[in-house]
Amino acid sequence: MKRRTILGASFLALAMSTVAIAQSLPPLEQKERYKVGFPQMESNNPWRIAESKSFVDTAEACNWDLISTDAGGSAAKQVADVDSMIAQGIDVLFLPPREEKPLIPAVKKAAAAGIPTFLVDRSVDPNNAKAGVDYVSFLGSDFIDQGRRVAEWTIENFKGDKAVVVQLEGTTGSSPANDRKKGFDDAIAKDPRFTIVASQTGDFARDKGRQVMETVLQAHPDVDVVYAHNDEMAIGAIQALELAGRKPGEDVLIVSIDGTRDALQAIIDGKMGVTVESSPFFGPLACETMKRYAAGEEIEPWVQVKDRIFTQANAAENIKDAY
Ligand code: GYE
Repeated sequence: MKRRTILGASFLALAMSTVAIAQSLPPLEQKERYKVGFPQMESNNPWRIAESKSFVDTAEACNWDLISTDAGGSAAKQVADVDSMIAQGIDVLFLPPREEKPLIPAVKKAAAAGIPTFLVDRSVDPNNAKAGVDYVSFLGSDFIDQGRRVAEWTIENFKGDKAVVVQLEGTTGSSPANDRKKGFDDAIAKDPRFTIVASQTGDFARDKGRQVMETVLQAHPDVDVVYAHNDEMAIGAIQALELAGRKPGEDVLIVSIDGTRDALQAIIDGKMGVTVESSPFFGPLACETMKRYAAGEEIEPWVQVKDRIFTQANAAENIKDAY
């Protein structure tokens, strides 16, 4: 009986110490140069390329020895890339998790290895990993708000009395796809003119967006509004619509998110109505946040990026800075 109690007590102590370890974030030493890991998820669109370039450009200014990889659109490869960065002894990890769930083990592994991790541009499932516990902070946009702003602009600017809406979703299981859908769906539901007849993934890619739009057009040739979760899919949808004899900007309204050069050009050309900004320029913010953390500051769980909105009113003046 006594033995059992002692065993029980020591088991409890062990369990408690495990919790304590898991809950204290690894510190970051203040030093001249840092070995920094940036495991990019894919490089198949201008947004990703602009983000990677932002990290490369920052490396020089922030004294980073930057190790970056490209997972080629595979969450499993991205997990393996994090593993290899841990093995190479990085001081800090900036991780853009391709999907919300598969990258959680990588986040926890980095924490267990004593490497402070910042999620950049996408987040992970908050039920399974938490800011301030498993990773330091999420640096990124409010995706629900982006979707809501697209819906509100659409409600204000669509002139007809009923609208057939097609939604092109981002990568399944990614935080921006989940949240941009929620933000848009909830807000558009407030205006009875709008009916979402199809909502399918185009994986945030131009060609996939074009293919999905072509297929959806067979069943819904009468589409009035296309909401794409990013500009690349919006451009793909414009191509499919034009091929089908439709006139984007005249007989079908295209609305989207990001603010790429091609999207701003499409707005200038009158083919696209709006794109809510989602900035890819995370390098400087990563540098600044990391330095604050190393200086012992408590970092907010979400370092929120503020996004602009691009329409006919300001696309021309902003295209020179676009990517
Ligand atoms: O909108 C999209 C990219 O995670 C915020 O991912 C990012 C999104 C961005 O592929 O174009």
